[in-house]
Amino acid sequence: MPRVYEGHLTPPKGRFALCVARFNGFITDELLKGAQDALLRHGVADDDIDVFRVPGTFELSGLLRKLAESEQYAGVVALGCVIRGGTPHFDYVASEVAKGVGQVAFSAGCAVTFGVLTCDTVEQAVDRAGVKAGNKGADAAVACLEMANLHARLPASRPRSVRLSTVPGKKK
Ligand code: INI
Repeated sequence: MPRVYEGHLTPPKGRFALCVARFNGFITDELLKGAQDALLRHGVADDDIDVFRVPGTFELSGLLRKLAESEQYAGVVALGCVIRGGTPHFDYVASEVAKGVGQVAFSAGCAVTFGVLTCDTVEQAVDRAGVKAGNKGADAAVACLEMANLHARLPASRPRSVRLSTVPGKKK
């Protein structure tokens, strides 16, 4: 039988950081509420949640990197909202944040998830911030919890020679 590794929705040891952009605050406040509520409902203690506010979505990935590197967190969540306007600004901010958060996720030792809305209209953003299409802040928080839990159950890394000759998680 294959060994299946999958995160559970129970909090591992450690703290969670919710990083939220103030730009489009009428939407990002709802994403933050959704994320906080989701963590609390899954058993994360109030005291284990830190909220960090930044001016706009563009600033999220730099902060995320610092928090991930601090080794103080089991998981970090990016929350922001970019809405298309009449100029190409949307494309720059949206693509930079996706790339930036992706890069942090790739190298971080903790769980990193993406709760950034990239919408054509205000209505689309409202729908994804707790109206018709759920709350993407809550979804990102739950994904972060699952990934943090999975990180905590991964087989410990060992030297390659040992890894290749043993079953993960079993003592030789
Ligand atoms: N920031 C957002 O979070 N959402 C947007 O829609 C947005 N637009 O479209 O301009 C936005 N711009 C600000 C940007 O994130 C930075 O804060 C700013 O450029 C300063 O670095």
